[in-house]
Amino acid sequence: MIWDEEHETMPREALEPLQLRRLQDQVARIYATVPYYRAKMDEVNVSPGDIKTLADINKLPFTTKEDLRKNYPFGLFTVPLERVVRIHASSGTTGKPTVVGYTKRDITLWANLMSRTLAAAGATSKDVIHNSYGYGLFTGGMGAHYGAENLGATVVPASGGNSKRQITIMRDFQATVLLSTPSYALNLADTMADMGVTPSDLALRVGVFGAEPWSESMREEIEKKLSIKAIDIYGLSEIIGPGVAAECHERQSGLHIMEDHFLPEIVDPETFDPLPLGAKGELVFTTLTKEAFPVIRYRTKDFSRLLTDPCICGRTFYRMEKVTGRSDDMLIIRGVNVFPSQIEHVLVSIEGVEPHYQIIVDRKGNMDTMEVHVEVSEAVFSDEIKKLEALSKKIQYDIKDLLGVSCQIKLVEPKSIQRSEGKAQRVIDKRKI
Ligand code: DLL
Repeated sequence: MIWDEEHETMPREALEPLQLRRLQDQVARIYATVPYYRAKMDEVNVSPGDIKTLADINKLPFTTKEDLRKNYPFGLFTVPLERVVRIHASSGTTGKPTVVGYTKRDITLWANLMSRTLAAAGATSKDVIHNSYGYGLFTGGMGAHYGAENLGATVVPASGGNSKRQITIMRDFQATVLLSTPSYALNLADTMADMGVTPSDLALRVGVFGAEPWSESMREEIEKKLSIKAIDIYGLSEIIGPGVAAECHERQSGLHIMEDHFLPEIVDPETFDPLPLGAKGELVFTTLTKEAFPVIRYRTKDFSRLLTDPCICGRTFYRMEKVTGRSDDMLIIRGVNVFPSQIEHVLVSIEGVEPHYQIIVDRKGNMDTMEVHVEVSEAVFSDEIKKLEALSKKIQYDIKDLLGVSCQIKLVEPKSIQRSEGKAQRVIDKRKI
């Protein structure tokens, strides 16, 4: 089902003028209400009247996390706090959290975008939706919750943690849709196995996963272990939360961007010049309709490309390719760029290896070192030493073959790598400590 047929299937000849009108209004409003944005625009000599076409967007300055931090907590809001009905924040690993706000209308918009997302995943009002995204300052829990209720489904607000109880509830309430991070979905699958609960004891048919990068091989693993269809959804707090882009269940390839509300661009991650349609680079979004916390050209640091071919589902919105990593996730090991998702891809395709891993990066003298801790299955772990050595060598060889960088492999016991209840911590970079 398409939730908002009128917009989601809009011919592009109608969509683009709508985007331009909304962009012009939004830029004028931001210029008039946020001194910080006005100063940034004045600095590069651009005023709202200069935005005459969609391409003129590249006259506008970018916004980064740093801008949000400088204006902590509410300096970039365009409305007085009395019109803000909700605050969310992302903790970030360094410095102050980034804070975002929503008016009543923003919350309604967000709920509708999440209903679109869930409908694209194949969910309907008949579903029982088990929501394991964390509730709180993180946008995942409440964002998905409002969307699922708005869809008319029955929502179970489980939040993260206490996996055994979650499995029991999913079984007893016969949940049909699971919402969680992909790493938590695997955690739940393992807990199920420990409890002797099989997918046929549950009624799950689809999972809606996002908030962290996950490879195609991880998708296969989750689909197999939980016997469901796994759908990828994307979003970030600075833009609205989840509900920015979503795969359709018909294709499961590329995430339709809610282009009537968010204008995407792909820019060169070093020069920040706009790249041609189809090229891979850093994703940048401008919100077109947000009230309390609109952003202009927000640099996400996520890598993707825009896919413009028509989709079988009937949606006309461009799709973004699955995000495989962020520029600040990228590890530089002895000069070679390495994304954790590439390592995940190698691991998940090897028999007997579990998709639980952690990458430990360090520096000995002037040399970067990388050690990958990999969990193996119970059966493999009790194998003779020779077999374990052969497995280590294979992983080492495959990583070297794909990435051109050598590393140490440490095979570890089942369940020894800390499980995530939200976003997984895949990398420990001791060079930064
Ligand atoms: O993670 C919002 C969200 C909640 C999305 C639930 C999907 C589901 P933040 O905590 O602000 O917001 O983190 C945003 O997470 O810039 C990406 O790097 C990453 N991310 C989000 N979705 C995906 C995805 C939420 N599907 C940051 N694939 C983003 C890869 C993702 N990375």
